[in-house]
Amino acid sequence: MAFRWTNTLTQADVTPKSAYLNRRQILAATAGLGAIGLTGTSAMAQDADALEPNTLEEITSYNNFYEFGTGKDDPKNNAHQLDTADWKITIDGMVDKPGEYALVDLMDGLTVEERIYRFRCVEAWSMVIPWNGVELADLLNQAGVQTDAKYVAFETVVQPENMIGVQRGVLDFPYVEGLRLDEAMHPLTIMATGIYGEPIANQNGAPIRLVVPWKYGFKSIKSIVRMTLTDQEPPTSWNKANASEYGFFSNVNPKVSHPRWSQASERRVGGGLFAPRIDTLMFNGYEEEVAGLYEGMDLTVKI
Ligand SMILES: Nc1nc2c(c(=O)[nH]1)N[C@H]1C(S)=C(S)[C@@H](COP(=O)(O)O)O[C@H]1N2
Ligand SMILES: [Mo]
Repeated sequence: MAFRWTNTLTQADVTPKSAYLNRRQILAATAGLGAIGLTGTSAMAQDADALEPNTLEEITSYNNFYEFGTGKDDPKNNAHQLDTADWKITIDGMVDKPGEYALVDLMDGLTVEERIYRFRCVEAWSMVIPWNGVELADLLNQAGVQTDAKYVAFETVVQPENMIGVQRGVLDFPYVEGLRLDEAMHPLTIMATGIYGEPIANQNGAPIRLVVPWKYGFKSIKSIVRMTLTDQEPPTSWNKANASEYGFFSNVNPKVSHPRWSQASERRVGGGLFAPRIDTLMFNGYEEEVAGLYEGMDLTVKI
């Protein structure tokens, strides 16, 4: 089940350690030669960087989680304050069995899989992350999704006493997000509870967060306490904060620039000072799987 996706990165795709070390040595050796040397190795370096999962250290120390501050290392420094004990998720709206579910009960009987996905922030940095999680469809089906539901609205926990970013009001909290129901039910869409086989770190959205690999990272809402099935397009935090820059869909698209920067390329976190930028892929590399969801839509208008 875990590796059905032709486009999903697996351990088998990962560059063998020896080749990786060689590349590091080559890059180190050529760094002193200046720009010409670097150009010579860029194609090879790009291939290796595109497929290699980031380290747990990188994944847990360079984060966006505005409830804990706006700096990239603020979540790592502050998210130990998040209280994840006895986590409950309310599932309500257009479902047969609305209510407040204990996370342990929701997960009961579901298979946690590993999914190695590209992860692309709208700020044009990226990582490759080996998530552990369950398909969102399986979680939602526990509550019985009704046939007239068209969207899922998601909400992050608010613990003002524990969240410095909430105290400072850096965004309008709770952080909220939304997906169309077909996006939510797509088998690539997961709820992650782990990374590298370990429980997901608080700064990554413990104990459970959304991962939608073909969309910009801000859609992948963290530390979820509510999911509401609805027939109205839900409000989303970044659209509320700046509607001219952030739309509802937010599909990764190298051809549609952010108003203030290009989305054609990205910086892979951990690549080092001299690593070349890598080309951004349509739908973040998941075009084959998800393009059908947007057939007939003008993706330059429906951003
Ligand atoms: N609740 C909440 N979820 C959030 C965010 C946030 O600030 N608050 N930031 C988003 C953004 S912009 C990104 S890029 C990813 C970052 O996930 P990571 O820190 O696990 O890499 O989380 C997303 N989910
Ligand atoms: Mo982001």
